[in-house]
Amino acid sequence: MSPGYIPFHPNPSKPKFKPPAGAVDAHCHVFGPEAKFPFAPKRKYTPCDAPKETLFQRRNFLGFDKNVIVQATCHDIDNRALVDALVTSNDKVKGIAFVDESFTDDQLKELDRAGVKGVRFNFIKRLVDSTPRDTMQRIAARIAPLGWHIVIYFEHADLGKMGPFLKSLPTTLVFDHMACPNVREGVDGANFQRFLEFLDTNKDRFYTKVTCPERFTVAGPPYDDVAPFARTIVERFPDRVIWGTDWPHPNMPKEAPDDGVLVDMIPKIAPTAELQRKLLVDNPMQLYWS
Ligand code: 0GY
Repeated sequence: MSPGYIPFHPNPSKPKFKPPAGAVDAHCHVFGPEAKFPFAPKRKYTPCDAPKETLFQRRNFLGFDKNVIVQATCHDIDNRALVDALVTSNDKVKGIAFVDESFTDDQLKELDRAGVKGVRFNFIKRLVDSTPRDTMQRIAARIAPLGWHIVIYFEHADLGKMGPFLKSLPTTLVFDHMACPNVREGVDGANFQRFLEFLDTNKDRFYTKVTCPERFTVAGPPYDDVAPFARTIVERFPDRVIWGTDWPHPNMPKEAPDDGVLVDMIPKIAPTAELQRKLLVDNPMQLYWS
């Protein structure tokens, strides 16, 4: 493990909120185990092992039915741990892979058969060295015919320079972690409002993950200072939002979140049964299982 890396919570609390039947945790990761699936030489951090068995136990404990596993940078383009989780999941898991231009069409089709539904483009500088945009454009053109989408991890403070590029991508886009709101700026802050307008102008093909309050909170658990951001997005785009735990919570600076507390935030951001069903079942099922 990297010095100072904080492992996931050892025994999360049982949430009071009961997710609807068929609920999907649409953002989580598997890490290793390193002995079987080594981490990538070019990684920027080494996490603790977070194998599929632990992920699936936690899923059941929290009251969820399915997972979407997102390839993390510590495994780079080696998607073997992800594929292993997919093909042994009994169709309970779909995946987002990380690919480069060395992948052949046959390799992309093999990932598709395993249950991969998209690729991730990561723009967070502490996690990756930047990939040229024309490379991303070419990858996007090759995965679009498979019906895949692109998951974008970026900070909406960068929207000015990234907006035209994002709009030019040919697939559905799914934005990780509300595109990293700055809680101190408030819901009415210019950056968050600009991100909402950006979503508004592309409502047919832009989705947002209302995830990771623990990354943006100033006040700490139960993350009430982040709830208004997530609730604003859910209420404005009820058919274009998904939710996930982000287990095993890589690179937390102070403490690992209690996953039960994260689940108990759901009724605060999606206050009605209908919004909860869209957020946790209908929307992720449409994106990943249809
Ligand atoms: C996340 C967040 C992080 C890490 C990664 O790919 C990754 O390594 O995604 C992070 O450190 O913010 O999406 O869970």
